Amino acid sequence: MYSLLNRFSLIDAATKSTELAINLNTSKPMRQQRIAVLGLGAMGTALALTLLKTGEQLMVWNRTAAKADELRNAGATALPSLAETLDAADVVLLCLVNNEAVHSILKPHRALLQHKMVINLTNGTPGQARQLAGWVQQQNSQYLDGGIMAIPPMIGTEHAFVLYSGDEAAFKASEPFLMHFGKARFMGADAGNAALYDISLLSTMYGMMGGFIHAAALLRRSAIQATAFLPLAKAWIAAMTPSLDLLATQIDSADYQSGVTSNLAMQAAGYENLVATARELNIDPILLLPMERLLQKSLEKGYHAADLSAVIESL
Ligand code: FVH
Repeated sequence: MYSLLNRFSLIDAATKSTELAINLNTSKPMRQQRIAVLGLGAMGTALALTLLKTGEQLMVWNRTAAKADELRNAGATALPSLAETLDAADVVLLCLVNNEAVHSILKPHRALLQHKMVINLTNGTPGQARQLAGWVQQQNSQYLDGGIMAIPPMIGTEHAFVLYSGDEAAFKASEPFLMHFGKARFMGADAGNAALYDISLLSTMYGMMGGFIHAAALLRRSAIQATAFLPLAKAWIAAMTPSLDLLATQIDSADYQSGVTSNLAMQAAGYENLVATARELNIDPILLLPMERLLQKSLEKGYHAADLSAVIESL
């Protein structure tokens, strides 16, 4: 934190505003770093409100300016333009809808992005993160990519965690404020790592959510409420979660035959009933069909006695 504060405050002290903080290591007065949150949708607003509550000096900007009103009332500074906001900021924290939006706002202002720390919490792909990291570094700035593993109401609670990757010095320097969002986990110097883990976790989540929504569609045919099904669904998910341990071990060793209790031939036969039931009830089996195809491909490859983990060889 000291090096970051020192760097930005000494570079900018002569020209920028001078709200002062005391550096306990040197007893020298230093300007507090100025964080700008760009993007005030549901998530950006939750992040900004959290930073305000923890006493950070905060600037906010949003394409639709009215969304800054709540934060301005809560004590944030909303400058008239993005250019002025970037110029005044030490740390630029982005939380926009997608990578395209990030590029569309940063690229026209490259001259204002010299010697900043850019923290991008916008969801994206590993490749997008690496590409933006390279571009930000060309502007002599540090880049940290982030994957938020929380929904807006979870920000600032013990249940939230955020994955970061990229410039490790930038992570260490910003950890004192990043930790207010939720547990901050550094996933390595490859800027794409946070997105890789984020997307992997979201893939796991959508598998679970999709399965639940499909089940609810089946049950609705018998006028059974999703909420009534919930206790059973949760108990089943909890009971099956430990089986991921064996699946992971089999995948890492590429030995899909060890520890098998439910072989793939049996699972493929049973899976046909999932698809048949959907059709029987006139429910589109669209969420089920990819796994049915993978099971068939695995059987064609001879994995009859293997575990479900063997389908990874067909992906
Ligand atoms: N909300 C969630 O549950 C998830 C949790 C995990 C992380 N995600 C990611 O966070 C990013 C922002 O999500 P959000 O929930 O804040 O999204 P919205 O409320 O829809 O706000 C979108 C903001 O993006 C701005 N924006 C869109 N297009 C542009 C553009 N071309 N130029 C500048 N800004 C743009 C939009 O501005 P406006 O429409 O109000 O003018 C909002 O500020 C996202 O990556 C999630 O995947 C959230």
